[in-house]
Amino acid sequence: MKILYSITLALGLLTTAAQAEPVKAGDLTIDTPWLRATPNGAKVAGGYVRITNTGTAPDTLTGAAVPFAKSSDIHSMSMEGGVMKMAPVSDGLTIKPGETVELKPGGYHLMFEGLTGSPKAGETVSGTLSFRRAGAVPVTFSVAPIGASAPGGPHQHQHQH
Ligand SMILES: [Cu+2]
Repeated sequence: MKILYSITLALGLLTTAAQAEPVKAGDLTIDTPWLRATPNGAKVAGGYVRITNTGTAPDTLTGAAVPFAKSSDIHSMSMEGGVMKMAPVSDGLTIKPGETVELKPGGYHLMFEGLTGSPKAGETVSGTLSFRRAGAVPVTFSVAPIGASAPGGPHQHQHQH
């Protein structure tokens, strides 16, 4: 029964990934993974996602991977003496049972490093999130414009002035 359930989840994941619907991985719901586009030559890119733990045991986000970055870290952001500081979260980001953790600009974020390409706004990027319990979970990041503070809606607005 448990195995069947997992297979159903895996199949569901394959069909929903392209539609940017929340991805279920075991007890985790992974909602709206997105990246910020980077200018050519940028060394790092920020990644964001909302993760909800509907289970009874904590899980920990330990890393992420995308094809255009050699490595990644999880960073926290905080104000210290009026200056925004980023610091690696060394032991991963724990999502307690019943909790939602949101990685977003100005807070926790994925920091992709050693970029070998630059994602462009409007693209989607296939990547992986790694969890201690749920394992490696394939996700599709949507790419928002450079400096965007939110992923934007499912449709593109055309602004004409
Ligand atoms: Cu960072």
